[in-house]
Amino acid sequence: MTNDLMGVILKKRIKDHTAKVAVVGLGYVGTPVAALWAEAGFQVSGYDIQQPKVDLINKGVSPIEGKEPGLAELVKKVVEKGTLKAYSSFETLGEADVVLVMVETPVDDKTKLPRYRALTAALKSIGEHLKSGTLIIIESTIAPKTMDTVVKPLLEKTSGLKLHKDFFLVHCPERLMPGRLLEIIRTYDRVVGASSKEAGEVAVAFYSQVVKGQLDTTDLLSAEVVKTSENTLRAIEIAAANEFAIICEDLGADVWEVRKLINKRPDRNMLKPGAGVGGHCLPKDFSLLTANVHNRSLTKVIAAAQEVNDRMPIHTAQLLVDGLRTAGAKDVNGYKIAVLGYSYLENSDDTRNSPSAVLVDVLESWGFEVVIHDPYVAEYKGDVYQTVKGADAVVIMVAHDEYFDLDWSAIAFILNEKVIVDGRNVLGKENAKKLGVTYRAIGVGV
Ligand code: SAJ
Repeated sequence: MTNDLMGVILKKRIKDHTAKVAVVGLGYVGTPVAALWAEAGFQVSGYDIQQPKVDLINKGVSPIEGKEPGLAELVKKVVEKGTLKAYSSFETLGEADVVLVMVETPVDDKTKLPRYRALTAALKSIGEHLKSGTLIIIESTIAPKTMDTVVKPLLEKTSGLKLHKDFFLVHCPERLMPGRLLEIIRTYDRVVGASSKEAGEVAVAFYSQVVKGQLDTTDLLSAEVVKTSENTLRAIEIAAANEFAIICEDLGADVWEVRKLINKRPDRNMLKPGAGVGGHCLPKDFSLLTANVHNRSLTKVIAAAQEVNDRMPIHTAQLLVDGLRTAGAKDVNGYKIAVLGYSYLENSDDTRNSPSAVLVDVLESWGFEVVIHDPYVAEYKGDVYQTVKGADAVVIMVAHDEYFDLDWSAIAFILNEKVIVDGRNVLGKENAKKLGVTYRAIGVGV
């Protein structure tokens, strides 16, 4: 089939909603995407190797944890309407005109190289059932050159079909944030990297059915670099804020006063220093961006930023030891420390790459006893005052809303050594002074 004929047919099927849609990977990206295109009037089949997720969706229940406004109701609605059905095997995938892939693409902890096990498995399953005239869209975040060196060859090899002749290839990286999935998909601009002009036109027609933001078409490589760079840029900006915080501590300045005054400038935006950078995006996107770069010794800023951010939980532990020593504690290990916050982000239950996990490991390796509280993480929920009772010091690791409203004088009263370490500027220097506690905080000199 020629490129433009394939494009004409696909655009028509998308326009009249007869195009069948397949979503491979029913996680925090695939589930809302499947539900939104089902709501838009398409027949959507969701595929996931985890049977429990498939079962939940076929019961009309969203498998996504945490607060996601509107998602549970939307999944229920489209499943009841019959426009969304989930499968754990791929036999029916061959009926799809548009196949979206949103499987995990983690990086190896040691080598920092991409682990494409889930991606290659999904591509093989798709290739085995692929029919001519299909648009394939990769939404997972991938290292630049992956579309060209992994996705295209694997699809052609397993399907026997040819790019452009039989299928279109697009990379439209997800730009999601936990807690706002439906809103972000509906409103954010998207980068549409396409294998050809026609592929880009078909993808724009497809995304226009749901996405109200700008759809900017470009080539596949640019789309891969944009996604991994936009998050690396954010992580570098956070690393800069963290480095300024260390400088302020050393100088005896207050980074929060400095940041407030810098950001008075309309053309500056210093991000927040803190006890670490976690999550499903930023820590790994650094590594994906440079995975296929030949001469990585040139990527000095990226490497340095990664090191600065990775050090912040350790720096927080050092602030704790300094605070205990100042409070007159003799042999500092063996003390009991209450860690407030275990998720990687405020008001979230997501603990992936949590800086608190690093802090807890470090403190326990130094001989401390650690107790943890987090209002969103199942195993650490409960009464925060009960958690703190009997502890010698508190370390605030996550700026959950709840922690701003705590009775900090009660906390100070029940702490044995009356040391509070503030990793997210929750308590603040002035309040700490009023409480008469030994206060150590990221970015605040003593
Ligand atoms: N963090 C700081 N200082 C800051 C901002 C964040 O230390 O000023 C820390 C957070 O505590 C967290 C980590 O960095 O541990 C990541 O926070 P994040 O706000 O970047 O949240 P994420 O990981 O959900 O990032 C996502 C990204 N979205 C996607 O990759 C699709 C990112 O591009 C978004 O900019 C970000 O959401 C957002 O704006 O909320």
